[in-house]
Amino acid sequence: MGTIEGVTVPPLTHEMKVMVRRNYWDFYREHAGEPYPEHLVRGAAKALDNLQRVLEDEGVTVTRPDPVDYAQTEFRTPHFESTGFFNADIRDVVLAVGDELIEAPMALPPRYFEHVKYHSLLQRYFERGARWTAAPKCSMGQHMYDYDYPDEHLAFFRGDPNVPDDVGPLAGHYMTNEAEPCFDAADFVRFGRDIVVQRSQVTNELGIKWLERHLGSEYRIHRARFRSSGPVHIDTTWVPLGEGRVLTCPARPCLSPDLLDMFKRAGWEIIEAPEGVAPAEFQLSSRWLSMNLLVLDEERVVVDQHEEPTIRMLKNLGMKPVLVDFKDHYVFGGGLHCATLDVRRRGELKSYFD
Ligand code: DAV
Repeated sequence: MGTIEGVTVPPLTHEMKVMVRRNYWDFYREHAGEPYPEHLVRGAAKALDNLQRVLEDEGVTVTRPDPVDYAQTEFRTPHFESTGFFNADIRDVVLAVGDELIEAPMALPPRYFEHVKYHSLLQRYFERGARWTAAPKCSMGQHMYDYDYPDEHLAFFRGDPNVPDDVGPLAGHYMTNEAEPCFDAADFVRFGRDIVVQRSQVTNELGIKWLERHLGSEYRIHRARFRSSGPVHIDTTWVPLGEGRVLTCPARPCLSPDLLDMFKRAGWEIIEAPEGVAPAEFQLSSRWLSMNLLVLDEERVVVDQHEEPTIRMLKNLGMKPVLVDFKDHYVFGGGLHCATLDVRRRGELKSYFD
């Protein structure tokens, strides 16, 4: 599970606009490189502590990285310079596949060094037997981004159903190009030996190919498209609820008939998530963080205690919602799944879609 202390406002460069809601652009312009307002950080830290307590009460072993103070930290490589540091969302940065922990290259300059925060934790897992890999980092040089990508398309908010089909991601046009492989780990979601991925503003086809070739024949990668206006991360779009059930976002219907067929043929139930309750003050992500659930096992699923419609849905499915007060963490863009990475689970690795 992540830690939030020390987060610093990243600069609002062109490519960063895919992450930040338009009404906060001025805030990011004015406060680049400064710590976020203290009450927001304190609220999110408390939410994370709440989650740790709830998980431990459920018998989960929780490990957390030490906070890093990124205020006033400027960094420079031969290709770019940046400042600031993002969030507590380890799910974006590290992909766990079997006994392997893979550091994602990431795609946005303020996130270039985010893996540093997890380095000593990953080393500990390595010492206890995990395989530890870093995907090739991309340069994050200007040639990777489309600087002619119109601001109004960058500002399409994720899950906005009113965005036209013929521009932006819906027309297959992304802010990142194919100059170098890049991906965020959270654009991949695992179903045993099958992994579903979306091309997003931060994950390109070369990045997907890198992972596909790296994992080899033991895993199958399935590319999926959703009717999403500005996809960043798949974990509010297509979320496994356990064997035989996947949660889908009604504002982002799946546009890949092959994927739908594969799930249906295997007898999986595709369940529409109910809409999330109103977003928190300053929230970076969409209200669909409500479906960013952390599933513990076939029965128990951790859900924010304010998300009444989601809680009701889980109960109707016969699952046991484990409630946590997590809303104040939404400010930094991450839900329960984003802020955690399940590195060790009991049970066997299965193939669900033969
Ligand atoms: O729905 O705005 C949230 C995922 C963040 N890791 C959204 C995407």
